[in-house]
Amino acid sequence: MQESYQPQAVEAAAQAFWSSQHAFAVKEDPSREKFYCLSMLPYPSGALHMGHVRNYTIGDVISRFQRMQGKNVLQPMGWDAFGLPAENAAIKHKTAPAKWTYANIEHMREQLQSLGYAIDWSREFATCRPDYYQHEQRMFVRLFNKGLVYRKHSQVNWDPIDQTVLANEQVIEGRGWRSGALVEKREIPQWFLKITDYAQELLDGLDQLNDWPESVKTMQRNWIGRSEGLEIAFAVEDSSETVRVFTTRPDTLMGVSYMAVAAEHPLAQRAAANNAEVAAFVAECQRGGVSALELETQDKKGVATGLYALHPISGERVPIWVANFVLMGYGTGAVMAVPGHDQRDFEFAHNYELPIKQVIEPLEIVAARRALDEGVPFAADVDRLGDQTPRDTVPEANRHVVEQSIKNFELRCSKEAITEYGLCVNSGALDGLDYRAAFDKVAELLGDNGERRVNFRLRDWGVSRQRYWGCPIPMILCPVCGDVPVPESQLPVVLPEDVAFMGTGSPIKADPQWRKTTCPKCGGAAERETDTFDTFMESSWYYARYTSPGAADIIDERANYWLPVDQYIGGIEHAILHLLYFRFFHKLLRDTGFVHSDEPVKRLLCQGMVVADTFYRQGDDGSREWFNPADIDISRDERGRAIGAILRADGQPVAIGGSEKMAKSKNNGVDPQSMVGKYGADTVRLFSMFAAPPEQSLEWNEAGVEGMSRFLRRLWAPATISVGVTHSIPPSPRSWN
Ligand code: ANZ
Ligand code: ZN
Repeated sequence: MQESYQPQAVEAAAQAFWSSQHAFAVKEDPSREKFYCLSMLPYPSGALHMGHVRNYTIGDVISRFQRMQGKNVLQPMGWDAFGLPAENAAIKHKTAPAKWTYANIEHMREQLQSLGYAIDWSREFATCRPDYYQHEQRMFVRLFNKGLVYRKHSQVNWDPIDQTVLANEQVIEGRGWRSGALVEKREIPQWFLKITDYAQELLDGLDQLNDWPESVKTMQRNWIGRSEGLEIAFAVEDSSETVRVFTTRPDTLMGVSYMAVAAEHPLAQRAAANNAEVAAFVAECQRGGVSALELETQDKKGVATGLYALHPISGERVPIWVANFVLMGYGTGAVMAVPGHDQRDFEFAHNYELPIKQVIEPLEIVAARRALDEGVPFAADVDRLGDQTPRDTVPEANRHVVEQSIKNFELRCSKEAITEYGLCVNSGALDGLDYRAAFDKVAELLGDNGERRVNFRLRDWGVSRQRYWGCPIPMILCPVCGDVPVPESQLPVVLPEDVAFMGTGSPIKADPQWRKTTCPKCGGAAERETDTFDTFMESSWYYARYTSPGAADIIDERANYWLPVDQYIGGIEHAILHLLYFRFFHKLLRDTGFVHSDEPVKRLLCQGMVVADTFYRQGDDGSREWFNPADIDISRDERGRAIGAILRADGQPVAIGGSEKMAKSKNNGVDPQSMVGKYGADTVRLFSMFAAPPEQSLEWNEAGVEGMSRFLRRLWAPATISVGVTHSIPPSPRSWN
């Protein structure tokens, strides 16, 4: 072996040896404790980035540690290969999405192998191959037959010029990314998985996940969004109809000053039929994108329908409005508006000069008023009201301060909704009751007009995409039999890969031959579904497929040896959707008899971002040109901070933009391949583990990388001499067990 450290030679020899020996291929062995270490699978975008390197190095270190503990360690790898970027690349490079994807996989596999990860490559798969996605189709068919799949109309972004559905990320400031046309909303039929049937279980299961980051569990809880409330029926004046609303605050019932319904609500639709102003507003709501962010940030707007509801307790007339902040998909699509205590209702009431009534008073104000009115010593009230009242906010028996706090509160009421809990005021029979007592009292007073309900914010999972590069949804639409799943014996429904892709519309939608089929039920002429699955479908069950390579069914008995995953590692950006969908899928696999466990992953680690300095020059128009750190010479102060930067190409200064997540948009990515070429994989891996704790941001710094390289060089000499290494290849990792 070389006297001096030559990482390229050492690593190439070791990697060739591992590969020829299948050193990291594992088999089920009930006599040994298993450890399944899984890193989130990469999207084959073209090249590895530092985020991948960090993710997979953390996984590899954990795997190695567990292997050295004597465990039977599975560390697999695959490719999350369907998705929109392949379509975009296809347009740009005039190549088929499949071709582009497969070429990227070849390249990125080589890159991963050059990093020397201890991966069992015999289990590798690409999710865009029929041998993978046929099982996803099989699962979907079974779920359909179990009643866990249904089809309903749902909104999409529609580009009227390109005549195509756009993904949310293709809508830029309300316009189609290619055509620039104003995007419209359209209702089209789409397939849904009934994840809401599992909402309570998905919520409860979080309590068992002791080794998941608290932040991820909180995000999941909020996303599932369980709320308890009442569904209240308001009679519509001069009609036999009722408007039903869902409220989590029945204690505010006496503060209702108007009702608001969604534009899609039947009442709004009916009002639109004989009121041009309502019709115009409903039509306006139809325009604009469908993303949640857009709906949340828009100005609160509405129009009165001219109809009135009758308050179920006071009998008062309450005007019914159509409002853009009410969502048809939540609760009943209608709200009882309480502008005194709900911020959206407040803003809306403010815009349209609707009455605002205070019916809840926070505890400290109740106490303050009593102290003044009844001359009761202030501290005594605080005690009686319990420890929710901060003792030291108002000094005891200081009349002036107490009066001031009430004035401040009244001022606050004129500026915003008072959303905290308290006691009911101005509410007749409810006066003096707290939230819980008022809730029960309202339920009792309303009788049949009030029904206790639990609502979840979680919606059913819409899995239809109108894109080409995805797994075909295995359904047949028969004019006689309706929706018929493709029989399992006829799977897979194969996506043609050799297609001309223009970017507008999907090649399988444009191809009448592909669509044409016969109905498996009646044998008549029928059409295939041409939508494809959301790519979250593939990543929802890949962890299970790794355990059962080659299985004829979705997975087989081997899954119960390896599952649940002992350690999962990936980015925090997947905290909500991916991690929720894959917990859901595990429960589906359990309920279809494939696995025995309830949760897919015991321990979760979300690695921090890799960040790097950014450098730019500002143009006259304010736009910025970003330069890659590799092209910049930096001068630093004695503490290592950058104080000046020069673009090597022209010797002129550039501005330092601070440290940010490595990204194309800021051109501050450092190419792992060039680092491996320059220093060797071990240096790159060592740096990415040493420079920061795994959960925190890792600041890329080439001086630090050089330091790691020097350390390995120094280590090399004594290490090779002391063990008296004479052979030119390192020992097999098996012998380290
Ligand atoms: C009256 C009220 C008074 C409300 C108050 C809140 C505060 P969560 O907790 O998220 O379940 N709401 C109900 N359905 C809605 C819809 N389709 N679109 C928009 N808003 C809707 O929220 C439940 C509350 O959100 C409900 O309670 C309702 O407003 C509103 F001081 O009713 B509330
Ligand atoms: Zn039929």
